[in-house]
Amino acid sequence: MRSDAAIVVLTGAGISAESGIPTFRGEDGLWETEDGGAYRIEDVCTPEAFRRDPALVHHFYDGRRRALRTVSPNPAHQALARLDRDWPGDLLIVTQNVDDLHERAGATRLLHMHGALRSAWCAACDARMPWEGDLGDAPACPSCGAGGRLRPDIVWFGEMPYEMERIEAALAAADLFVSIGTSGAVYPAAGFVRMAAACGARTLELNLDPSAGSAWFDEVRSGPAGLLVPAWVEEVLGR
Ligand code: BJW
Repeated sequence: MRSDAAIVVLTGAGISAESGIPTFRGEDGLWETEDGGAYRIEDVCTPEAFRRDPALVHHFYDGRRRALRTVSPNPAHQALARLDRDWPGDLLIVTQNVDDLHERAGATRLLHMHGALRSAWCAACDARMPWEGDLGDAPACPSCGAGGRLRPDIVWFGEMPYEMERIEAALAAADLFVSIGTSGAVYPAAGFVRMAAACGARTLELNLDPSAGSAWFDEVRSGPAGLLVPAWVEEVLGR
């Protein structure tokens, strides 16, 4: 690959699984399934759910925010941070994850399309702010003082993901699109492989199992991200 090639990397919950953060779907997933996940999607990941039962939704996100303190980036996050540091061409890492393991590994050419656990959003004044503690105890907004109006800064079903224009521009200019640890079940991210391919990019999937979108990729590698991603980054940087 040319050293000025433009790369877009999409990551999902699978890249953080080996750090101990549960994925959404499948065995040990966060969502209620036949495997015994803890929550139903429609109870925690929609604006309607938040209006109906804010305490339940805050409980879900407060627990996940607290759990972030107990986990660390794994070799897959570290390999992408190395790619970010050493790749001379354009690179954009688009993560669907709301954890902060990419930035803790050192990645900077990164955006969070589904928001971030360590951020709060005030429904009264529209301010977004870094947030470390719980939101379930209805703290006042530090920006406008309104009580009980802060919500997790998370993109729920039916809401527009962040920075779509920037993502679409990067996909249109990409020479290589790589999808890591995502089931391909949630749009618009699930459509990125087709957008990138239509604009001429080569496409590669790195995932534990075949995903719902595997058929759209030029190449599919199956296995844990902690092994596949460092090996792929070595290949790219070794050229
Ligand atoms: C490993 C591994 C290891 C495990 N190594 N791999 C009908 C058709 C099409 C679209 C729609 C439709 N009806 C409704 C929609 C739209 C809707 C949607 O997609 N619904 C689907 C259910 C069909 N989408 C939306 O509403 C989005 N907004 C939107 O579309 O706005 C309009 C718009 C219009 C035009 C342009 C743009 C936008 C918003 C979606 C918001 C998603 N939010 C969530 C929850 C909030 C974040 C949070 O709480 O964390 O985001 S849902 C949840 O799923 C979360 C994730 O980011 C997202 C994706 O999940 P992910 O990452 O793929 O995880 P899993 O668990 O599904 O998969 C893990 C994978 O890893 C598996 O494949 C494993 O095998 C693998 N794996 N261990 C490597 N060690």
